[in-house]
Amino acid sequence: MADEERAPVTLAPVLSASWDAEESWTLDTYLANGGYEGLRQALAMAPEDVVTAVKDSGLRGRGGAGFPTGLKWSFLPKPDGGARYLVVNADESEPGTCKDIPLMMAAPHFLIEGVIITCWAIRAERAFIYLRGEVVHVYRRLLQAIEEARAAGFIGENVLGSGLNIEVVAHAGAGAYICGEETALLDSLEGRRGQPRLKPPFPAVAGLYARPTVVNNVESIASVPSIITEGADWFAGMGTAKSAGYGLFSLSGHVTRPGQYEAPLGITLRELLDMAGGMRAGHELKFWTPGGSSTPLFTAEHLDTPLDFESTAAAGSMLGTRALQCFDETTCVVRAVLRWTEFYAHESCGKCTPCREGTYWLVQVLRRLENGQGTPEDLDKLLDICDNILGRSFCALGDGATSPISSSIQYFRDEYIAHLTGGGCPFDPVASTLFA
Ligand code: L3W
Ligand code: SF4
Repeated sequence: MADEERAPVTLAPVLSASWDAEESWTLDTYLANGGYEGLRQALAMAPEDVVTAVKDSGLRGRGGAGFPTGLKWSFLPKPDGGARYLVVNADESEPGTCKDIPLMMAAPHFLIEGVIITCWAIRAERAFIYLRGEVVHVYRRLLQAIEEARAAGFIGENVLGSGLNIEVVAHAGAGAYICGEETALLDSLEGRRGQPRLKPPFPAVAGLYARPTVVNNVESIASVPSIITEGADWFAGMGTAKSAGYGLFSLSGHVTRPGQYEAPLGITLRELLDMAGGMRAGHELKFWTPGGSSTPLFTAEHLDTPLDFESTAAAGSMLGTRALQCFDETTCVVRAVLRWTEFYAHESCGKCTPCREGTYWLVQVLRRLENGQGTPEDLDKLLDICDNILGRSFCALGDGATSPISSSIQYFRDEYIAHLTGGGCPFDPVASTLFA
């Protein structure tokens, strides 16, 4: 895309606007900044008009897949008098992804307000926020925010006289990456071992307790209040034509000022690094993940790739969760990939053979390469195992596990070969701060 066609890269922060305020997480701070105005406006609208506004805004799921949010809501069947649910996927676990947890810690009412508006839009009376068990501090913060919202009359019976009855439940899981997969999450929420279900039926038709359910990521739902107050056109006017709006980009790794940067979709890593003070002094970018470790690696040649759904796909990767893990030239790519693969092997739920067995063998081969015990056939073996996992696994975890391996061999084959010819890792492990 030519520069003159690109939207400005700077943006008055929305989701992160009050993060630095004193006690930013309280209802008082949120109300002082115009909080719950979106709810008042939404309750004055017909539910289907709220769905239309979100559709028109172009908001796409912020959890990784980018599915249009309003469209997903419109898949729910007509109300039949039975239960229907909103489930918020707050099980943030993708390596490098750190946006939903800071958002819930710093501004939980953005999420709670979004939850209530969404329940109105989809005519649900019960919402669950499913978060990972390890983040006890986030769980406590959410419980506190839910109680504040209840005391203010935003949760409970007949919310603000609208006739909406709503209950919001925060639920802490047991800490398994697979429970970020929406159907495994639903199984876990129902009290079962979290393993993916066969789709279709999609949750919109048969989700929690086999009832119509919308499952959305935290950031997607937290984006809804501002779409109502500012308008669909306002949101659609940011980002790119097909990847509208803004998002939280998490920069980590060898970056001078790592953290969350809110920016329109379509921004580039080069522009984000400018905001973050660049790579650490004296070092250069070697490789990075655009959307967490499940997305194929990018290198310095992708610094100007617009970070939107279409451009990242056209360049061979995925926008994913905008988890930009940046590694400099001191990092051994084989070692980094081994570490990610160990994660996938550990988190594989074991339901399907390609992922359960394949991730185990990927770790074995990568370990021996890194330790200087590899054989010349190992590169082909790695690619062959990836080939047997990709597209043959039951859920996206298996596919994601292959991404760092195949992309790193694509860009850094010489470094793999150096592990073979040099009898192990050519990098001094002490020099790499990655695992320090
Ligand atoms: C009704 C249809 N609903 C699709 C819904 C579906 C889901 C959404 C997207 O993976 C990605 C994955 C990770 N009728 C529908 C329909 N839907 N067709 O749309 O579905 P899908 O299958 O494209 O994606 P997914 O299974 O949700 C998510 C990638 O994100 N990822 C991982 C992120 C991890 C976290 C975390 O740690 N919590 O977010 C990072 O890139 O690899 O590709 O709701 O039901 N016809
Ligand atoms: Fe489980 Fe992996 Fe198969 Fe997904 S791909 S169902 S995580 S074994």
